[in-house]
This record gives sequence, C-alpha cells and structure tokens, in this order.
Amino acid sequence: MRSEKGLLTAARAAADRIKRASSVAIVAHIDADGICSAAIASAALELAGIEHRSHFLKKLDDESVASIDSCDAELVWLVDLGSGYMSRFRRDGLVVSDHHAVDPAWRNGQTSLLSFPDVHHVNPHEHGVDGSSEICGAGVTYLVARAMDERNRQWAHLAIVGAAGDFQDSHGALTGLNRSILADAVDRGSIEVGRDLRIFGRITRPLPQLLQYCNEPRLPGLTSDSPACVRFLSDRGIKLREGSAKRTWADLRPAERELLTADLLALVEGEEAEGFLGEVYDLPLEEEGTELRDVKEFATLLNSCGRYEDAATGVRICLRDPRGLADAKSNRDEHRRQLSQAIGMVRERNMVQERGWVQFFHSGGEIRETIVGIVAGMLLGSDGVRRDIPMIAFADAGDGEVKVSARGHRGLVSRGLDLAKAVNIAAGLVGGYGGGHDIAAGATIPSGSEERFLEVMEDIVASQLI
Ligand SMILES: [Mn+2]
Repeated sequence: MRSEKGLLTAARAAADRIKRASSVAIVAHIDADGICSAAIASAALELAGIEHRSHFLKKLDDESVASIDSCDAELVWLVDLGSGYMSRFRRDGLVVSDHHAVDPAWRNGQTSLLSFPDVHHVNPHEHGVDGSSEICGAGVTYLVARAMDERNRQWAHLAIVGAAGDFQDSHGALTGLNRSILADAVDRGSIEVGRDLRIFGRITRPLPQLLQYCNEPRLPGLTSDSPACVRFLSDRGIKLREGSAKRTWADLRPAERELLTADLLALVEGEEAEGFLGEVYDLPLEEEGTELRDVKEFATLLNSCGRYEDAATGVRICLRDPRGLADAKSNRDEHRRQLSQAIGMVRERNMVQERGWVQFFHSGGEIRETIVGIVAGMLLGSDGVRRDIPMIAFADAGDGEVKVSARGHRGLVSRGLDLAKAVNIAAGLVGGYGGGHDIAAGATIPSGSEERFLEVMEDIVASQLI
C-alpha cells in the first residue's frame, strides 16, 4: 500500500540515527544522482558538525560490500545504492537512502541484518512509492537531510538535478514525490519551473549546434547536419550572434522562441514528440550562462565528472565551490575528445555488425568501459547506422569480464522495447548480471560469452518488437 508517510517516518528514524553518529563514511554511486546524493549528505553532516568523508563506487560488488563491512567509520551512509544488497551487509551502524529495487532476500526477512539492529533502510519501494519514476536517490537522501535539519531545504534543487540525471522527467514533467521536493526548491528560490522545448543545451549550446546535436528526439533533416541547421535558422531570420557572442536558446527573444518551437515541434512525429515540449527546470541561484542553470545540463556535467573518476569535483560544484566548474570543464573536454575519437574509430573500422534484431560492436580494450555506452547511443541512427534496432556495445572490463551496454531510443521503447528486461535475462543466462532502464541498460558477462548473449538478446528483442 502506498504510504508517503511511512517513507517520511523511515527518513526521520535514519536522520535521528545519523545525528548521533561520531563519524560517517558516505558511499555513493558515481552518476549524477549519486553525486547529488553525496553532496546533500555531506552538506547535512557538515551542518550537523559530524566528521565525514565520501567514497564513490561504479557498482556494489562482493569487494565493496566487504570494505563497507570493515569500514572504521562509526556509521556508513549509503546513498543512491545499497538497497539491492541489503541481505549481504554484515555490520551495525548502516543507513541506506536509495531508490533502487530492494533485495528480495532482505524483504522476506531472511537476512542476517536482522541480527544487526542498528540498520536503517529508507527506500520508496518499501512504502509502495515508485522509486523508478517519482523519487531518485538524491530525493530520498534529501528527505533524510531535511529531517536532520530544516535548513537542508536549501539543497532541494540537487534532488531535482539527480532526478533529471536518472531520466525521471523524461515524460515531460516530474511526478509524485519529486513534485513535492520541487515545491521545496521553488519555495527556496533555487528552481524556477518553465514551459519550453526540452532540448538539451538550452543554456550553453550555440543555436546551430543545439539543433545539430539534438538526439532525443532526432530532428529530421537537422540532427547531424550542420549546414542544414544554419539554413533553418537563417531562413527564419534568427541571428546566430549578438555582437561577438554566439546566441543560445536562452538568448532568444520570446517571439523567436515561439516561432522555432512551433517549427521544431512540427518536424518531430508521433511517439518521439512525447515530452519534447514540457516543463524545464532552471536554477536561478547558479552562475549565469553556465550549464549549472539548467537541471539537464547540470546533471550531464556531473555524469561527465563521474565517468572520469572525479566525482569529488561534482560534489564541489553541487556545493557551489567557485573553482569547481573550471576543474570539471577540463575533465569534460577530455571526455568529449575520447568520445569523438571512439566514434571515429568504430566508423573507420566499420566495427558495427548487423544481425536480424540487434546490431553490435566489440571495442575490445580500445574504448573505456565507462564511455562505451554513450558511444553506442550516439552511433544509433547516425549516418549509415540503423535506427530501427537497438545497439549493443562490448568492452573488455578486465578479470575475464566484458562490460555490455545496450541502447535504444524512445521510438523503440514505445514499440515495446525493454532493454533492462532483455539484458537482465540474457546476462543471467550466460553467467553474468545486468539491468537498467527500458531505453538504456548494461551488464557484465564472462569473456567469451558474447555470441551466446547476442543470440538470447536477439530472441528477446524480436519478441518485444514484433
Ligand atoms: Mn539513482
């Protein structure tokens, strides 16, 4: 049964426990939501005067569970991860604020954790609240922080950045508990809600590039075609520069924005148009003209920090360290350079192979496993690469394991594609594990099982799309 009250009660109990801690180790996931979660947790502990440090993990596994068990901090606070492993921890002094699916062994009460009474688990699924769509890890962590001290309401906007990072706004607006957290942020003046095209790069991308790189949804005749984008804008009398500065979507006058919005909406058809026009979330307290002014751009910046093992810089940005952004930018430039190099390599060597219902490439050890999924997504539907079937990418992950990334798009999802389900089943059948979202999923499988994995994926994807 749905009980937001139950969730808030669990958050309150966790908050009371944290406030009694002498030292806390925060352990977070490295994506945007995890970084926002860690920032909220660390700000709350700072305010409470509790000694703390943060650690970031790509994923939980036996090794990280063991290091959490043996961690010498008095309390370990896991944020945006942990729920799926509840039955495997063996320690007292544990708080988990997470929104992922809960370990069924723990739910059934078959856990040794029952013999560790000092454990607090705050998770929406335990209270009938949907953790995949209506609250993220940073949101749950925010509920705990707010219960620790009302002044932590100042970080409500970070919970919204986390939600955007986890695609919880992808249908055009936030829903459920995210909306009440949004109200906290609006109330504090840290977020302004607007209605606009939800096109990535509204604040920082020059107009032609904004259109050229628009991938969700693709703009027929514009995406990936730079001269066409310039023509499209000049045909409509839109100036590309103001003095020497390149104009962005945010610089458009209202009449220009209305004109472009109408013409761009007319280009996009059917299911791909869903959520294209909707709510946008601006961050008026952040530095003007930077990606920190838009939740999507903010989340993307944090993701790029995480991918380059610099989540700590992401936390500094969240907490408004004035030098954080410059440091993150140099990381991000490196990230872009590696992406374009990787895409160039896959294209030049014709590495993409088509099968009936999936296409794939195997990058071996040549593309970092942390970016191979983005490469797969960017290739999907680009020149000469099919868009009617999902893309699967393999990258060696060391230790006899291969990292798998599968990418679709909204059009395929609305036809029934569910990559999380497909990847989870296929990985399980070849001795690996995986999951994710319907539109994007990942797995780790044993080296040498790629062919078998592809066969299973093909069967499942076929049954989803037929
Ligand atoms: Mn998350």
